[in-house]
Amino acid sequence: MTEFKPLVFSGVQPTGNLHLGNYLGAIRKFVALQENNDCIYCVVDMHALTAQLVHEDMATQIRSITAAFLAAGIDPEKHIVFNQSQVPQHAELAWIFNCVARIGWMNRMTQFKDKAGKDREQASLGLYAYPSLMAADILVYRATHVPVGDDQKQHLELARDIAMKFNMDFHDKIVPTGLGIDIKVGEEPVHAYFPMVEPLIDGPAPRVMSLKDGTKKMSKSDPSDLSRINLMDDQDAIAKKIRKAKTDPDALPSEVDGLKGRPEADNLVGIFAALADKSKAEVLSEFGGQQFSVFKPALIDLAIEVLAPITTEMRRLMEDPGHIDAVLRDGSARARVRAEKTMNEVRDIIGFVR
Ligand code: AQP
Repeated sequence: MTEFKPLVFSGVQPTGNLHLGNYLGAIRKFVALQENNDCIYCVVDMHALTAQLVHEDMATQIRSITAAFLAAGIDPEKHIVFNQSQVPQHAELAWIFNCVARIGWMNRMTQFKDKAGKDREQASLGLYAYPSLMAADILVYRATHVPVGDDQKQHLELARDIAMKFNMDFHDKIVPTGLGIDIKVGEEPVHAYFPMVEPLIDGPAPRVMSLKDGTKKMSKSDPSDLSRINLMDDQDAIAKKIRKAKTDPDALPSEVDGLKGRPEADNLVGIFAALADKSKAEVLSEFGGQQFSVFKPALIDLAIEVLAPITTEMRRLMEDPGHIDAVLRDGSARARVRAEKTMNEVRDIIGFVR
C-alpha cells in the first residue's frame, strides 16, 4: 500500500509578541522536526485578521515571527518559510472547505466561543471560519504531520473531518483520475486525496499556562504582560516575571502525582522540564522537597540561558527587514508551486473547467 510522503506543516499568527508558550508548544518542535523531515513553516497573516481587522504594525509583526523562526534555528533553504498571504491557494482551498465543513462542526469549536466572547453576533465571519482556513493551510500541501500546542487539537480533528468528507464525497471522481493514495483509516484501506493529518502535541509543556493563573493558557492577548514571557523580553524582565509568578506555599513534591491540584506548580515544573529537555519526573527528582525560593532562581537561569541567544539573534535579524522579506518571497514562490499543483488536482476532481 502506498502512503502519503511525510510532510510537516505548521503556522504561527502575527498577532503580537511571541511568548514562551508559542516557543515551547510550537517553534521548538519545528526546529527539532527539520532534522528528519521535509517541513513547511508559515506566518499565517490572513488568520491575524480574524479577531482584529486593522493592525498598524502588520508588516513588522510578520517579520518578527519570521525572525523568531530563523533565530530559533529553522533553515529556510532546506525547508520552506513563508507568509500565507503570498500564496493565495490557501484562501481558494479554504473556500472549498467552507462548502465541505458543516455548520454543526464549526459550532463546536471552543476557540471560537472563547475568542468571540459573549457578543457572538459581532464576531467576524472569518473568526468563525478560521478552522476551515487552517485545514486548507495544511492540506493544500497534503501535509501529514502538524506540530502544535494542545490548544489546537480540536482544530486538527476538524481538519481530519474535512479531509475525510472531501475524500468520501468525491470518491467517485478521485479514483478514476488516479490522484488519490491508499491510506488506512482504522483497519480499512481507503483511496484518499487528502491525508488524515497527525497532530504532534507531545512533551512536558503541551499547554504553557499563564504565570499569573495556572488555569489559563499563556496567551499573546492576555492584558497582563506579567502573565507571559515574551521572546523579546530582556534578562531583567524574564527574572522579574518568574520571581512574581504565582505559586502556592508548599514545597515541590518528589513525584509527578503530587502536582495534581497545584496548577501553578505544575506549570512551572513543566516549563523547566521543556526548557531543559527533561521529563517532569526528572525535574522533581532534582527539586522535590525544595521551596520555590530555590526552584525559581534555577528556572530564571535556565530560561535566560535558553532564550537569550534567540532574543539576541531576533534583534539582529530585525535590523535587516530586506533580508527577512527576501526569505519570505523565496519561500512563498516555492510554496506556491506545491500549492498550485494541489489546486489543479482539486479543480479537476471537482470538475471546474480550466
Ligand atoms: N500557551 C501555549 N502553550 C503551548 N502552545 C501554545 N501555542 C499558543 N499558545 C500556547 C501554540 O503556538 C502556536 C502558534 O499559535 P498562534 O499564535 O497561531 O495562535 P494562538 O494559539 O491563538 O496563540 P496565542 O498566544 O494564544 O494568541 P492569542 O492570544 O492571539 O489567541 C500554535 O501551535 C499554538 O498551539
